[in-house]
Amino acid sequence: MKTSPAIGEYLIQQLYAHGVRHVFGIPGDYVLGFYGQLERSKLRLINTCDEQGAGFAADAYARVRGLGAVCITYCVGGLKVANSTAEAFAEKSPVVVISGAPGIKERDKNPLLHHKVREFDTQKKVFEQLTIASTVLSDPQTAFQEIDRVLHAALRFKRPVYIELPRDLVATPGIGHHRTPEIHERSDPKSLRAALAEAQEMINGARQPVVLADVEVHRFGLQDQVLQLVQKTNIPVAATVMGKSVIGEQHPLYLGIYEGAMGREDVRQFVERSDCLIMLGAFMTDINLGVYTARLDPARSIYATSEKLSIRYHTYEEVRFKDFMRGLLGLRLRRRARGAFPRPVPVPAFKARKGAVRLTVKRLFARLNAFLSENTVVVADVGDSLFGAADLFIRHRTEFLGPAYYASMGFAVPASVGAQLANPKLRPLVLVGDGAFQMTGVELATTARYGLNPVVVVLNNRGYGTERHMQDGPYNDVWPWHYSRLPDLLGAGRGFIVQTEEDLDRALEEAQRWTKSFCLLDVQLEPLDRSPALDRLASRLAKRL
Ligand SMILES: Cc1ncc(C[n+]2csc(CCOP(=O)(O)OP(=O)(O)O)c2C)c(N)n1
Ligand SMILES: [Mg+2]
Repeated sequence: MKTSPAIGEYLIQQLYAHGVRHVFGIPGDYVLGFYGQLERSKLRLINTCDEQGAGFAADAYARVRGLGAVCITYCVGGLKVANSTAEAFAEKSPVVVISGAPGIKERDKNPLLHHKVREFDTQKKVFEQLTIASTVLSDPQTAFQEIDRVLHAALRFKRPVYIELPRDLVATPGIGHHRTPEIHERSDPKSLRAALAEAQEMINGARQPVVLADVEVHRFGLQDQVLQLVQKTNIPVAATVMGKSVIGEQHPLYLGIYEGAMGREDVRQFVERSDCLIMLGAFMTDINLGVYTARLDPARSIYATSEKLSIRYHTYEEVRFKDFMRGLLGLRLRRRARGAFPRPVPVPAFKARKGAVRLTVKRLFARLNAFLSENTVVVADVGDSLFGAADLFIRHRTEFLGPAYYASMGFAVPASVGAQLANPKLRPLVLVGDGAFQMTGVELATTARYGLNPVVVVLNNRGYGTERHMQDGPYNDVWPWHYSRLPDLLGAGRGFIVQTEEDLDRALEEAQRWTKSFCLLDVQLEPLDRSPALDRLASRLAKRL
């Protein structure tokens, strides 16, 4: 008879089966047993400098690959990934948080073991708030079943989950259980049919329908379906900031980014005047909606997400997003003549001005546009990096990662580690403010250690630029590091100081050639300079304070 695998080994097998190849984290005594099992497995451990870095890396890995994992020790490590897990929850990224913990037998009489906060289950309770499913593998009888249940929830809802491994049980064999074949929750056929009938009538009857594609299209892997839908019908498509790049931005039916009054005026008018707005996987957040300047009328909308389907004022229960998307493709939809609609502003060729011409944010992004290639994944941090990047012209889909909703600073550098390991064909272009870089830029050490080669652009405006525009004070200043000398400290990478347009040109050309390790550009900007997009946002936010 085949012996049953140990609980930890079963978890590893299941992660592998779902496409995970790397696990990010930092060990500790409560999780050493599992680290040993990982070390002997087909999964590769990636040691970051800090747990939050591991959390962000796993999040980006999940966004690129479909599932990510972070593995840390009890509380001191676990609570450091609370923030990155919150980001994954808010932005729908399926990250498996695996935490070591005191053994079940050690918990008798409630001793004061190190790393314990309050009760043994304090950390579990915290993560119940931050995940879609959680479990403590405290019983070999049910451990395998619990692993399956929790991983299934991560994949079904595209949200993080929490698995706690008491250290005295990781090596204990679990009990094989009858695995229900992957639960395929089906749509209610009647409800689906009625929804599709109403959608068909509305789309075919519309004068000027528009598709608005958002983040869930990416998370649920429905990019091809959206593309087919617009190609079949000739209905033009816009994306949101969070959904940026779900449609290749060079597609002939692509309008541009819609973000209410923050975005381009011609796109806003076209989308808001549509008599049939087909919102697919949309996430109605403030930034996504141009700080609530969007005027989208439900009476003229089809709104389909993994959580809700409504058409005009009708809500359809128990219709899965994927089924609805597939159903739309199966409908007889009128193919229309291609009318006039707004198109993204073509990227002007960039020519560096000669001599001591101080670089501006606007010109920086214009030059970065020309740097993007087929293999670039743009990873933007919070601040002007993210706002400016919204105006970048991404040629291919899913090549833009940024925390555009939860907006935690410090995402980009560690996320680039996860993104590149998830898909080694990609070379990350990291856009990060000096403030955010000071939080997690140290993860360039991880980049060096694992031979990765991002191009890291530090937008050095000597402080919290975004905040300066709302309310300034000395609290917005940061200590001016010599960023370009980090390679000396780390013993890897190349550093560049960029002050002029010519400096930028030279540095990016060199970065293109230098692919052995990371390149870091210290782009020195005026503290009050900002991208046109931030201009628009800051003036709106200031009015709300
Ligand atoms: C972890 C975290 N702390 C604080 C904030 C609030 N905040 C939003 S933008 C910003 C300034 C960002 O500064 P920097 O990274 O230098 O980018 P810049 O705005 O200068 O482009 C701050 C402090 C945040 N979003 N995340
Ligand atoms: Mg800054």
